[in-house]
This record gives sequence, structure tokens and C-alpha cells, in this order.
Amino acid sequence: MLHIRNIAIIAHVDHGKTTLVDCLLKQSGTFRANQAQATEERLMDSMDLEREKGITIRAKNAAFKYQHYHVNIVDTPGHADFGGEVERIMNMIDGVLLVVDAGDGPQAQTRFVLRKALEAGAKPIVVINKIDRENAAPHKVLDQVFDLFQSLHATDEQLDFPVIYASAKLGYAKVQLEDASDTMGPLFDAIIKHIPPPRARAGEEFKMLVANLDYSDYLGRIAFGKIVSGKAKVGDPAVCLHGDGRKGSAKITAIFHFEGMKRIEIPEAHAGDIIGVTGFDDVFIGETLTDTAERQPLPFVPIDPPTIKMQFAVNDGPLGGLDGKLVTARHIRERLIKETRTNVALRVVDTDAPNIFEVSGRGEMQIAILVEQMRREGYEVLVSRPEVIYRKDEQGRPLEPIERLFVEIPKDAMGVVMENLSSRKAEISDLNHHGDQVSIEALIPMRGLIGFETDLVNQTRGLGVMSHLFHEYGPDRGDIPGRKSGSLVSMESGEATAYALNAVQERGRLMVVPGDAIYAGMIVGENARENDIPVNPCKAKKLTNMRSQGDGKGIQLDPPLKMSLERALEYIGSDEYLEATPKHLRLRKKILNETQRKRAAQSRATKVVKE
Ligand SMILES: Nc1nc2c(ncn2[C@@H]2O[C@H](COP(=O)(O)OP(=O)(O)OP(=O)(O)O)[C@@H](O)[C@H]2O)c(=O)[nH]1
Ligand SMILES: [Mg+2]
Repeated sequence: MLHIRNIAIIAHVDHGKTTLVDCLLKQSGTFRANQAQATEERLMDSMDLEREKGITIRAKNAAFKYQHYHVNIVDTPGHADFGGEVERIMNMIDGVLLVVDAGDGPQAQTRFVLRKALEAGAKPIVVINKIDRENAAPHKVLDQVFDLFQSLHATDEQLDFPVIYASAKLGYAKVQLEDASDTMGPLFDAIIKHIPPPRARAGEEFKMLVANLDYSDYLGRIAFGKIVSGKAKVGDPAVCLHGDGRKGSAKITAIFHFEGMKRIEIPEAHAGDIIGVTGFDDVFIGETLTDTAERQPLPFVPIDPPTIKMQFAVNDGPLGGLDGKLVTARHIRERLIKETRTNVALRVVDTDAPNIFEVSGRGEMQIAILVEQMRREGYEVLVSRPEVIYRKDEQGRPLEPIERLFVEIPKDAMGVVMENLSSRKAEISDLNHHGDQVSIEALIPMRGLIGFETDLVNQTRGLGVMSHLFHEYGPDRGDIPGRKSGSLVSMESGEATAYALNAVQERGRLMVVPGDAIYAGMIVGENARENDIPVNPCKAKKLTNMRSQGDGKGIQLDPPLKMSLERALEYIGSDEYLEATPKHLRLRKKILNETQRKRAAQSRATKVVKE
């Protein structure tokens, strides 16, 4: 146990966690020089979507040897939507490397992850990273980190954190900025010296708290976590103490630990080690594995609740089932339930309608990633606009989630951004000019944040950055005006023609191209005005004996508005759906039939008047 160290790498998004884990794995000799991995970047970002987006989505374990120490290391995501991943791994580790960008300093998620680490009693080492960059200001950043610790009420001992300066990219770390170093040696030494051995008890009965799950085709479910006490041997009888009080007897059929990024089968494991075990088919995150049914379960710190929700519905449109294989309510429901087993911050509930499910999570990106994964697996699904989850206070008045927002923008964009923020009901709490940059801090309803990032990118020509953090449930902030444009809704089904689209584009911006399959109720463009209007994008030019059918020759169509999945989710109105299939993203009205749609809108209006 004394030769084990269990650490997590935590930080705000993009401050260099995954690059640092890479560097530690490589320099500890975990990969041999001729292995392809030795040259690749951000190895831990092993999911396709992680590599494509350049961000970490799931927390992942790895391990390396340094001298005679076995160091278990967990890479975590820095994006706020995946905060649940950071929370769930805290019970595995005894120390953290808090990575802070030497240019940007601590950001919203730095505060969130540090708070979780301090609450978990983990020993922090502060790693000021990217000191190779031109804008690095490590001294200033260290002061800010110190202030951050203080504002989180760190104890004197916690305030006495060790500091390492590093460039994860160039592969060196130092204790003092002036030191010469071309390796990570000083960081390895700091981990061994400052992070305590695991908080675990060797002599007692076997107990482990499950922090992660994985599947193996031939072994079934693998439960990962730290052995809090005792030891485990393959073949040992064991019991799973479930969250609902049930007790399931089983036998440990295999044990794994980590070497590099690989899972290696071992015959037995001891207190303090992070391992995976098989043999428990319905074990979940947060449950306890132990030796006999008489034992008490280990405490599991509940994670923060979701703040937004969306509907997932069966694709009942005319093009439903054309390119996906998994399309029924049963398929979708099973897939969603499976997701909640490993994705602890997601919840799924059935609704009154058998073909609609409500999925809630921490942010639209978290749910968008799930939709994207489902598309790739062959699912088709309709997804609604994200809505925030309200609560009630003691008097029954509605409370809504309020976020603390941090924005950094160039000075010349200040006017438009401030105006935008005020229309989203943000209350500015701090505003600072430094050079030609402005930093703004505000309290803003989560509702108002939806779609803000896209605006920010547009209004600052990509130079603005933002981050946000859950602040509190507060009184409802009142109406926030939605999208200022309506939809151009097709009244016909068929194939879009250039001839017809040429006429449609007079009304607004197109979202489809000639040849696209269209159905009645599908959204084919954005109206320049606020209301929806019916259009016919499928009309063919009347045949004359002189020319062939309107084949589009000579017609100039503007390039269509193509939206990413995430953008589409924040764009659609509350009476609209995003239709996500393996090959297509289409927008549509929830009610496809025009007459029925009008009737529904009217009854909603009369209801509002009555209320
Ligand atoms: N110049 C410089 N760039 C770095 C350094 N460390 C990381 N980067 C770059 O910063 C970017 C983000 O690095 P990642 O390692 O993916 O950051 P992360 O913290 O894992 O990001 P998330 O997991 O999405 O929160 C990449 O483009 C890296 O190449 C460094 O020390 N110096
Ligand atoms: Mg990462």
C-alpha cells in the first residue's frame, strides 16, 4: 500500500490535462520507443468523439510505474457539462494535480473541480502549465490560485500546496521557474513526496466502492474502484450491496489493474489499489462490493443534480427508419437506460406518451454528445429543445437554475455583448478592463445561456471565451425573448427542386439543397420575420416543349445554413424537433400537419389568455 499513489488530473477545459497524462505515461517508460503510441498525441482521449472534438468526455484510468511506485492516474474532462465525471471519481483518489493554464489562470471549472477535490479531502499539487507560451504569467496565476483556495475556505494545510511549473507539450516540469529541466522528473518526485499513500485499511474485510463501469464481451460487466479495505482474490465469494438495499451474492471471476492504458489481469489485489472486477452483473456506480452480506455499505457522496432536460422521441416522420436500424421506442429506451448506468449525471424518465422519454443532464453539450453517439450506433431519434429544470420554494414559487458566467472579450465587442447579456437577463456582477480585453462576470439564468456561446463567437469574431458554473436555484427571472426568426415550413412532400428553392429563398435563408428529401412539416429555411410561413420547396417548373424540367440551370441559390447538432438543438423552438438519423440532421415542427398545428397554437393562446 505504501508504494501506491492514486491521483486525478483536474482542470478547466483545455488547460492541458490529457497532454500532461500523455507526458507522464511516456516519460515513465510505459510505452516502448517503437510502440506507435509513443509518438501519438492525447492518447487518453480514446473515444472517436473525443479525438474529433479535441476534448475529454469521460474520465479514464491509467497507471504508470515510477521507481518502485505504482501510480494510478485518472484523466478527467474539464468541460462543465461533464462535471459529473469528476465528481464520481473523487472517491478513488487521494490527491489531485490541479492544472492551471499559465496564461488564462483559474477559470470557472477550476473552481468547481478544486471545490470537489477539497471536499473529498484530496491533497492538491498545483501544476502551472503551458509556461512555454508567450502570454504565460506564472507568478500572477499563482497568486490567483492562492486566492481561489482561500475563497473555497481551504485549511492552512491545504493552502500550503506544492507548486510545479510545467510545459506538458514540451515535456518538462520544474519546482522553481529559474530551474533548468528537460523532463517531468520534478513532477514525478512531487507526486511521490506530497501525495499520501491510499486511505485504505489492509487488515480488514474486503470492501470497494464502485466508481466506474465498463463491459467486456467475454467477461460481462467490469466494476472499477479503489479497494478501501482488505484484499480480493479471483474465485473469492463476494456480495454486492446495491443502492436500493438489495444484496447480490456472486463470485469474483477476474481482477484487473492498470498498466499504462491497458487493463492487465492479475490473480489478487490489495487495499489501496484501483482495480476492475468481474462477476457482478447488475452492479452500478456508487454501490459497495464486499465479502459478506452483513457488512455496511460505504458512503457514496451524491453528485450534483441535472439542470436541463430534453425530450427524446421516436422518429415518427415520413422519412423515419430510412437510414437507421434502431428506431423503436424499445430500442431508444434501452439505449438511454444503458447510458445512465455509466453516465452518472444523466437521468432518464418515461413520460405519459409511450414514445417520448425525458432525458436530463448538466448541459446541452452533454446531451448532444449522447445524440451523436446514438446516431453513430444506428439509432434514429427526435430531440426537443433543451429546457431548464425548475424547482419550487417553500411558498410554491418557481425557482430556476442560475449560473455564474465568466466572459473574456475584446474591448470593441463590449457594446454588443453587454446588450446581448442584458436581453438574456444577466446581472453583471463584475467588469474589468485590462489592456484591450474586458472580463465580465455575471449571474445569468441557465435558460438565458442556451445559445449564448454561438452568439459570443459571432459577436467577437471567435475571440471571445466563456465559461460558467452552477450558482444557485433562484427566483424566476421572467421572460427571455427567443429566436427572432420564424421557420419556413414545407407544405409538400417530395424532392426539393432548384426552381422552387429559388422562390423560397426570397423569404429567408435556406437550410436544404436541391435533391434533398422533404416532407410536409419539415423546416426548410429560416424566415426573415418572426412568424412561421408555409412554403413549397418541391414545385417543379411547368414543362414546355422547348425546355426540359427545371433542372436548375442558370439558377443561383445561396449556400444553405448548415447547423451542427448542438447548434440545431439550441436553435429550434419549443414546438420543433431535431430529427437525428445516422446520415441526416433535419429540423421539423413537432406537429407535421399544418391545420393541426394551427389548432394547437390557437388552443395554447386561449389557454394563456384564460390563465
Ligand atoms: N503551448 C502549450 N500548449 C499546451 C500545453 N499543454 C497542452 N497544450 C495544448 O492545449 C490544448 C488542450 O490540451 P488538452 O490536453 O486536450 O487539454 P485538456 O485539459 O485535457 O482538455 P479537456 O479534457 O477537454 O478539458 C492542446 O492543443 C494541447 O496541445 C503546454 O504545456 N504548452
Ligand atoms: Mg482532456
